[in-house]
Amino acid sequence: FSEKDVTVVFVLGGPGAGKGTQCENLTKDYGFVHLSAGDLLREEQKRPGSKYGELINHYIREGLIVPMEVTIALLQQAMTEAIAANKGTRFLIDGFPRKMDQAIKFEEVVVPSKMVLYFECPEEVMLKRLMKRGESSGRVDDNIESIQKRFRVFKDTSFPVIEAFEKQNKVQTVTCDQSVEDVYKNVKRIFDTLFS
Ligand code: UP5
Ligand code: MG
Repeated sequence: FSEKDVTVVFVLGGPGAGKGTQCENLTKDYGFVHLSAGDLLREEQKRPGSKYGELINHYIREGLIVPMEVTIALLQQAMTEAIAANKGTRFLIDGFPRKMDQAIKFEEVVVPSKMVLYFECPEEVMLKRLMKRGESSGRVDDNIESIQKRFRVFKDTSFPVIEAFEKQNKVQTVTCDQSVEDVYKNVKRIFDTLFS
């Protein structure tokens, strides 16, 4: 894709920071297409005949990062389909890239990102949200063991991606330890300036 035709915003933040929740709001108000890398992986995991089903299940349960070839292919396919179906050309890529090499590869083979929206959230807040969601989500990683592993991987591997984008002055940070509505007010402020 060309940067002229396609806009990509990476939406990053720790597990349970509220990426998915806020992306839903943005989709309604700004005509973005929301692609959650985690959702795409979970769909692929369930797809009958997928050769990655078991691999994805294992990585997600362990809070590990699925090899990027799989994730990038799913994202690229979802973007191609959305454009073909006239759903839009502006994308919120939620929960990806989680590792430096993924960021570099995606920007090289798909399209460079325009901006990074970073949801900053204290771990104890994220833990509470995820444990609560785990009562009904059915997600194999919404349990205390998997959550601790996800936190570790976020700190060690995914946070450095945000720091690297910060050096490129691409990051807009929003604090998430507030109600969904209050967080969204701050998100809107950013999007009104950049994408209205
Ligand atoms: N909630 C949200 N905002 C709230 C607020 N302001 N106040 C009170 N409650 C709030 O929200 C989480 C919960 O909190 C919900 O119940 C919500 O109602 C409530 P959500 O919007 O779902 O947060 P989100 O940040 O999207 O949390 P999620 O659990 O989806 O984040 P993860 O990054 O952990 O999960 P993801 O699906 O992106 O990835 C899962 C796994 O897939 C990874 O661990 C990894 O194994 C794999 N993966 C890859 O390998 N590669 C990828 O590129 C992506 C994923
Ligand atoms: Mg999510």
